[in-house]
Amino acid sequence: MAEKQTEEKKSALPSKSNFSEWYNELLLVGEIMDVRYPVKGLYVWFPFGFDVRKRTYAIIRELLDKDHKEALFPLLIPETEFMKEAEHIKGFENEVYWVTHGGKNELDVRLAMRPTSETAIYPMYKVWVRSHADLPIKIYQIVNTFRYETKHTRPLIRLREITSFKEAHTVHATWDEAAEQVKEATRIYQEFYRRLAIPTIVSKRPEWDKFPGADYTMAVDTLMPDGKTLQIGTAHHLGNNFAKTFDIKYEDLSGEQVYAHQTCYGISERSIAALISIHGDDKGLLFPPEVAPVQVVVIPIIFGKSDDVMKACSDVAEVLKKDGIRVALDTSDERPGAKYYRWEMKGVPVRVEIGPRDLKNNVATIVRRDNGSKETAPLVNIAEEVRKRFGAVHESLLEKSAKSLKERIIDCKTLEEVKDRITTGIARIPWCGERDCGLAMEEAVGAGILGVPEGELGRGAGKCPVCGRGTENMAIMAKTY
Ligand code: P5A
Ligand code: ZN
Repeated sequence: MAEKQTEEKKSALPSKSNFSEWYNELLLVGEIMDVRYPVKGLYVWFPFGFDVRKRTYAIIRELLDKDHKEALFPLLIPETEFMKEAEHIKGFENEVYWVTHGGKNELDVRLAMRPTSETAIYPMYKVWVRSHADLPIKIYQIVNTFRYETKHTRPLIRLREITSFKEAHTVHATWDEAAEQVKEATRIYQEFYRRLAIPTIVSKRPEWDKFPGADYTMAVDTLMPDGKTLQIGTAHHLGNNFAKTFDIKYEDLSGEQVYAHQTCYGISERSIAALISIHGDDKGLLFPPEVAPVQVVVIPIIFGKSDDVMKACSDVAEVLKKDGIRVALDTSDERPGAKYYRWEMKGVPVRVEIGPRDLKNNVATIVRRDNGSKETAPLVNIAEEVRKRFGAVHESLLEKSAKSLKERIIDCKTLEEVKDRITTGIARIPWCGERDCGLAMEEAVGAGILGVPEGELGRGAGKCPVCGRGTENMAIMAKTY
């Protein structure tokens, strides 16, 4: 019976080549998100998914806590504050949910449910910033934000309630210091994504695609299995634009009042969408060990009864637990095959099997979820052996995903080629950097310019496909989520 059920479930997960169906089904059978909540764009975290979220966000907290402080600001923003920054309003006004009533009373001042928290935080920064000695300020919060998105909503990818919005807001004396902070933010995000074994491309967004109210925007993108890119983080240089509207000034060394310079940067549960999509496969979820809710499953290989094997398995589970490893011991009555299948689906990166023959030799069989490799390892230092596999799984996940990204970035010379290539990945093409040319390229291709990437990827030589001028800048174009 158990076997039959798993057979049925097996056919329930579509192949990853049908990415969209695979993704939606996996969120449910993998118990990440329940999409049946009766409001469009709002979803429910299952406890298992929430566990993954907790571990993922522990990494970003760890990285930020080195040099930032965590705080918490209110969800509701008075209309009077929200409406101060002209560009910012233009960018967000169509996406704001408004609270208009308290009970039956209409509110004198409507309250915006934060789509992002600049206008909640900066009135306080006005009060907090007095002198150059107060700077820099580096604060972050992890909250829910609300955006009335009109594009197609998708779990973890485009939500109307972003449940896991990590936003950092910094204040600096000078424009240059703020620019340094933007660089630091993209470094932190790259480190975060390395820990998740997710490859990234950092690029400066074209000026028509920057954050409303920013001087410029740096974006972190990754490539999803279906060939579309997903923006999984952004860092914005706000110049002194918000400082002017919110009157954030400090007294400099000569006693003069000067406007401060600011940055903000954010990531959301898109990080988890990328995690699941990039590593998962036809068998289901696959987590890098650091964020896996269960890191190892121990399975006795017995047909019938064997107290010895059972005892050895529970001993091994104990040893691993004592070593700080998250272990499941599966002593249920199911056949081993059915157990493998279930734990594989849950993304457990390492499996330890012990059968009568292993026990006789004082070894266990260690199986990796990512490549299926089977090795025997002595029971005496089982924890060390398992940890070694954790490192190997993480490394090979990163290697594999980085290779897959690299292979899907295709050099193009003409816009025709770009149009053809972006159906499966990213097109790389010379661009002179001019606005008019960029907009013409987007129009001709029917997809966006992500920007000119940092590093080698953004350097080359060629001719702008629109104006024909020679340039050393390479832009990347892709279909985006
Ligand atoms: C930076 C933090 C901001 O809001 N203010 C504070 C700045 N930037 S942003 O680019 O608009 O958003 C930051 C990141 O959040 C993700 N994101 C979303 N994720 C899920 N659902 C949405 N509707 C959504 N909108 C934005 C993106 O990864 C974006 O880079
Ligand atoms: Zn040009």
